[in-house]
Amino acid sequence: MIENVTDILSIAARFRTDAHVVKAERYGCGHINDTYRITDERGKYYILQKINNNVFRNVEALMRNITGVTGYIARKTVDGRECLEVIPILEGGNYLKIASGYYRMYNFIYGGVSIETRPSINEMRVSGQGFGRFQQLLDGYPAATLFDTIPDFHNTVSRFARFREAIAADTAGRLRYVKKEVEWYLEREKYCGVVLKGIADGSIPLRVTHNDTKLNNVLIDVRHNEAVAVIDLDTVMKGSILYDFGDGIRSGANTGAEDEKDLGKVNFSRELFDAYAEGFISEAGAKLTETEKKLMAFGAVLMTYECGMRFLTDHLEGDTYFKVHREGHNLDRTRTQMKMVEDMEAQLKDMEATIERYA
Ligand code: ADP
Ligand code: GN1
Ligand code: MG
Repeated sequence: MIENVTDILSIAARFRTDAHVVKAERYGCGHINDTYRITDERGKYYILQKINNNVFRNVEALMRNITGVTGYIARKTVDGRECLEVIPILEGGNYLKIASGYYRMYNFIYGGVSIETRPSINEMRVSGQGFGRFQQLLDGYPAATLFDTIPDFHNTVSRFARFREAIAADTAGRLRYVKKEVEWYLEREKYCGVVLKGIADGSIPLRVTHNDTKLNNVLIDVRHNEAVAVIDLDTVMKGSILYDFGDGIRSGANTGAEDEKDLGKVNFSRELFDAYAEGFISEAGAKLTETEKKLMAFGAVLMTYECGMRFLTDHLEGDTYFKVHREGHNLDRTRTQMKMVEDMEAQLKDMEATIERYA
């Protein structure tokens, strides 16, 4: 449900901003939360979000993660660099719970924008730098204190099991129209356990990771070619660095949009891959284990396969998870991910060579 502007302004007024809030507008292109840009009487912006409680069941623990992580990053950040900060409610507390749901407010990060599709080579490199640096900033963060905001978020084996359940249930009655796509994902089951096996045998360490390193989750200063700040911290949990690298490639190395209908426009770009790898590894490369280096390129295949499977699962379940804006939206999304995976499968050896060169 989307609230009207008056409701949103009265909600915004309950947070500790510097002045009266006067304007509220929908903002950004996230698939999960409802995001609003709030303006106060002096023209200063804030971000207000209605937290998606269907996705994040334990908001108290979610917000504890976020205040922990943002506080840690703020203490490590130098030169007044922008970072995300939780703005409390007037009566104290880091989120607001009212009948219509859960809300939180952040400082608005100035000087950077979300790039939604087809970054330039430079933008893709700084996106990699931004997420690589984020990984470094969280080095030493007490991982055990982090709550699993979405359990098994990148457990592709359990994602695959859920996919099978969605096929069996066929809740939305769409299975017969998507047989080809379903087969395509089933044929690639072998991908699911590869990283989990490395985690189990210790060759892939569990680190504090972002887990949703989509291109539009790092704000980029396009004039100075700099990553300003990493945002969307809801999924910061223990995970593999391969997930963070892989999802950056999945979302950024695509020459088309994630929901492009014309697959002729959807291609995996080696140039964009190389640029991201260079940026990411320049910041986070020093700590990579041998197994991580070997599987980094595969991580991009895995994250794209997993995300595509999640879109198809949601399509089969009747679009209950990702925001959709048209009929068949999740189906269009799953098809672009399939095209990306096929392109990457054909170039995996070259991608691995690139990683070897940088790492
Ligand atoms: P979702 O979980 O729905 O993806 P995000 O936290 O990523 O929500 O927010 C959606 C979009 O809003 C982002 O992609 C970004 O463009 C914008 N945004 C979010 N937080 C900020 C912020 N603090 N400053 C500026 N822009 C922001
Ligand atoms: C969601 O919230 P957003 O739009 O940054 C999703 C990611 C997917 C992505 C696909 C919490 O990211 O896992 O990869 O959509 N986030 C969550 O576009 O499920
Ligand atoms: Mg987001």
